[in-house]
Amino acid sequence: MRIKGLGWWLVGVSAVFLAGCGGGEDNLPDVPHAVLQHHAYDPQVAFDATGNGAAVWSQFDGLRKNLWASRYTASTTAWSAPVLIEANNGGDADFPQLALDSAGNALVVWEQSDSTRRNIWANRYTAASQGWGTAQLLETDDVSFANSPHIALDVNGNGMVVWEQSDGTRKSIWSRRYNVASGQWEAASVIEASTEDANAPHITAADANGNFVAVWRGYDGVVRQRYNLWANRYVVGAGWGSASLISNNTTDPAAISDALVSRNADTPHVAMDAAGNALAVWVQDNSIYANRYTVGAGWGAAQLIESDVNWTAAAPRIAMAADGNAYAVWEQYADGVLGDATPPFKNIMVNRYVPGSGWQSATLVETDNTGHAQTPQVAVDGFGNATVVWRQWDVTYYSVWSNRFFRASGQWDTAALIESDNSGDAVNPQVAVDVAGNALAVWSQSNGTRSSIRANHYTFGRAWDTALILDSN
Ligand SMILES: [Ca+2]
Ligand SMILES: [Ca+2]
Ligand SMILES: [Ca+2]
Ligand SMILES: [Ca+2]
Repeated sequence: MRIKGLGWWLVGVSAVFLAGCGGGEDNLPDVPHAVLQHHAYDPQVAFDATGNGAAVWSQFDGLRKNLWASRYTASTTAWSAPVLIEANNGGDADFPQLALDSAGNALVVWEQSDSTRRNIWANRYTAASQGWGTAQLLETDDVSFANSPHIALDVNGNGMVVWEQSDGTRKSIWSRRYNVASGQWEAASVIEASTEDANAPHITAADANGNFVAVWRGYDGVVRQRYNLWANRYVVGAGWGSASLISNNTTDPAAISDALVSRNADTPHVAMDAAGNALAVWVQDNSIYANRYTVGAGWGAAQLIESDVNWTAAAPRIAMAADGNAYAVWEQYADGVLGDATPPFKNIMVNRYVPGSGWQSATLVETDNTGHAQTPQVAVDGFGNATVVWRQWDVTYYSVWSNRFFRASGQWDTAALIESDNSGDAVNPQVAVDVAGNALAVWSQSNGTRSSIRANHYTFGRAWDTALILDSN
């Protein structure tokens, strides 16, 4: 057995865990509440152009999960009291996704059960009136379930939501654009023409034109019998184009003969620079791949961006600076002992994309080998510095760690704990960075009895503050 095959089994275990705490990729029944140990889940965080931020999360009230939001005000460095942003109690509201425009308007999308199926909902925060609107359905197709919404806002504040919607047999990728000038949602449309399953959409926007790039995985049951990576662009004035296959579907991965090696592309993520170039990352064959969309030239060839052939890599994320420098992070089993038969711990890895030079070499973000380090997230500031957060086992619990890459010096800082509560596990850390380099991190953390939403703030040039609790229930 290839060692990478053994690693597949280990990643399979963690994939089940991830689906339970934030994957949202299947039409799972509502979580059996009686067995829930956690109370507030799945936080997301974002910044506007002036350093004000927002966080959203899902919180169990004893009967169902509801969605809450809190605003971070830069001038006072204070979080607001939590606000309930949906009033539907027909079923769990789950897996919120959040985006803020430069003026501080927010769009949140989520999936919510009506007790029969999952539907896609949205609500908007208007900075001028400092208030949330009324939650509304983004789709009224009730043939089957809709899941996994993701959202991006363009530089003008227009939003684009993508989600997967089943017709009872297979899923398709749908989109709907929020037009900020009219204050209206435009008509929903399918952005791919496949007759086979398509799911796990992710979307980005950052260029001056207001274009979007979406990626997802689509099943190829005819040639390869696996999920491949697809992409499409929304161009202002023209709409969605034709979808492009951006993973390699002409050759099989090297380990195709090993049934334990997953050949499916999974967990696609995409980011864009100010000129409209985009980078997509995904996991396939237990390795991390990337592809670049270059304005004027289109998508390139899929490229392996890590070279550890022995152990499984998973959970890639990417952030891209305005000038095109980018950082891909992921978790990878590695102990530096090639051919080792004993599974080592997961570590946090990073590779940098430098315009004109391409991908560099994968390197470690942390050197603590007490236990697993996993679920990394990355964000970039206006100077191109990167901030990474992840959770790391410390013998007793998982705690939240962070490290920063300084563009000017080309050096990583020393990884550091950003919370000191050791009464339970921290899960699902998220990070946002403003243009000035300040950061907000949020995560869910147990005190041994229930999980609450925690937050911490990093002031550029200084240090992380003391973590606090955002939810009040
Ligand atoms: Ca509710
Ligand atoms: Ca529906
Ligand atoms: Ca480590
Ligand atoms: Ca801790």
